Amino acid sequence: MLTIHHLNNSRSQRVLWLLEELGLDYELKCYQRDPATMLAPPALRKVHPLGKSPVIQDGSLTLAESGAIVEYLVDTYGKGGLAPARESPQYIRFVYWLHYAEGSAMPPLLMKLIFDRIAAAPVPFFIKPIVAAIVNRTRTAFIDPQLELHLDYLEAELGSRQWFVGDDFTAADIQLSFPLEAAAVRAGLDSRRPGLQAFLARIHARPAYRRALERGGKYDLNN
Ligand SMILES: N[C@@H](CCC(=O)N[C@@H](CS)C(=O)NCC(=O)O)C(=O)O
Repeated sequence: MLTIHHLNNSRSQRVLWLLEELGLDYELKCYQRDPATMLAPPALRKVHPLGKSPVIQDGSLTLAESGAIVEYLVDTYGKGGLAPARESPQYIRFVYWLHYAEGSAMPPLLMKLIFDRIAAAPVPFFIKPIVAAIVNRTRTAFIDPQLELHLDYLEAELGSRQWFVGDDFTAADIQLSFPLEAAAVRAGLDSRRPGLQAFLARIHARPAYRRALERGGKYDLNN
């Protein structure tokens, strides 16, 4: 039996969704973030030394990194679905989006989250102006332009199509869902990008996405 180690409000929601799309039986082990630090509980380090989620276990295999997990699950259990054929010209586009989601889209989103937290954290009054200056400078010089760049790029790449790789829904759309959902909640993905908003509405309407939400529990990226 396949096991998924799922952290609330996290990237592992994508893996739950993929498992539902694939119609696989799986055991779900849930972990809750520390409400103060938002970090995963120490119990996850017993599963994988980094103690992050998602992690899956399949027989003797323990696998972390959502992109690797998605690739493994599609290769092993996909029966040719949720990915273009390996020999098709679209396959490399599929691989590209799988890597892009974590490798390029997530870093500025994570920086935004961290700098928003720094801005909101209590600091002694005499260093407050210095902290505010550093945060504002980093936001305006780097984080905000990078987020705009990526969102414009994604909107243009999707164009008038429904899915990122080609005409068919693939696991790359699942992998891209997390940065897009995070951007919708905290990084300015709004009606200025109607294609991406429509993409989000499309994925949220999928029965497997909804089943994954029911199994995984509350999914709120506001914090
Ligand atoms: N690139 C990794 C990132 C894993 C990751 O940072 N997961 C977050 C959840 S969204 C986590 O476990 N955070 C809690 C912690 O770092 O303690 C992946 O895609 O799996």
